[in-house]
Amino acid sequence: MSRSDECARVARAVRPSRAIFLAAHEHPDADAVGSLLALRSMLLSLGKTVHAATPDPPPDRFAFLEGFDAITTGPPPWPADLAIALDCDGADRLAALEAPLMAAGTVVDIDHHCGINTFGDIRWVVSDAASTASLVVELGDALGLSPTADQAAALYLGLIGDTGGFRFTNTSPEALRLGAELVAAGANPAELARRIFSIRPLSAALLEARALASLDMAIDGVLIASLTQRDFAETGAVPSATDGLIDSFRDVVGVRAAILLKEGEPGVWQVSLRGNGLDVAAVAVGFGGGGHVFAAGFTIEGELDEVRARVLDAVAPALHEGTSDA
Ligand SMILES: [Mn+2]
Repeated sequence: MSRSDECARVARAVRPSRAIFLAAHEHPDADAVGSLLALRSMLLSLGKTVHAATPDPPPDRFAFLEGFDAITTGPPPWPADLAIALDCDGADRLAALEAPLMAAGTVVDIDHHCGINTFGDIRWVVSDAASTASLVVELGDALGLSPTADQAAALYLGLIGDTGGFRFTNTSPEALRLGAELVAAGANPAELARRIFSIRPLSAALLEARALASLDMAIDGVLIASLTQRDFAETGAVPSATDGLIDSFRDVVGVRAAILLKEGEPGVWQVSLRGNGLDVAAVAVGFGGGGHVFAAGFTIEGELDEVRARVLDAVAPALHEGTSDA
């Protein structure tokens, strides 16, 4: 069945439904929240009763989106004719919402992951779509709806979230065209990019200063940084304040492996690894962790100096093994 046939099937399921349960994945990201709020708003405009939920509360940085306060973490108080899961690579990504969602009259899976974990009665999974937001636009079109300015903002946020601001390999002509359409519909690209990629609390900036102060090219090609419990306590930063930091270390010229040691509890270190053409997953597996070839991690206990030496000793031999393409 072609992509548009599946989209038409979803539209046919939406039209007669009255009470619709929408849910997106746990730890919701910009695509999950943007898709959820845009589709909620579209369905409300068609006169549907809509319940929108994510298993965990969505991040406050998306609170400016229209309808954000309507998102709950629980199931609807009524039986749903139709349930639509958004951006979920497998029903288990719905966590506690999985069972109530699967109990709806008809279950729809709208997603753009690889498509091996599909679920429900209608499975519209397009692995080459840049974002789930892209599919919500297509569904709106099938329902005769063009995005309003608020819907366009939510959808654009999802699109730039999943394409890294049109930088990742999924930045296709379609993704760029959709971005242009959403901007024409009222999404403000500068404001939305700033909200998702730039705005952060002072505590995160201060924590980054600590990480940078610790930065050391300990071995030629291996950059290592560490953040202690004291760094978190004194800056007031939350653990997620380090998001993206290690990627910026990997991008330093000459770096083949970047390492960030984060003290989660006293003496317990979360180690993040990034490789530039260097298999860091193998290193992580050696410590009981895992991940992707060029992005991996593990947990280790000990004093900072000792942990640092052990990790460097494990990464060093990989530098001399065969190089693969990044
Ligand atoms: Mn997505």
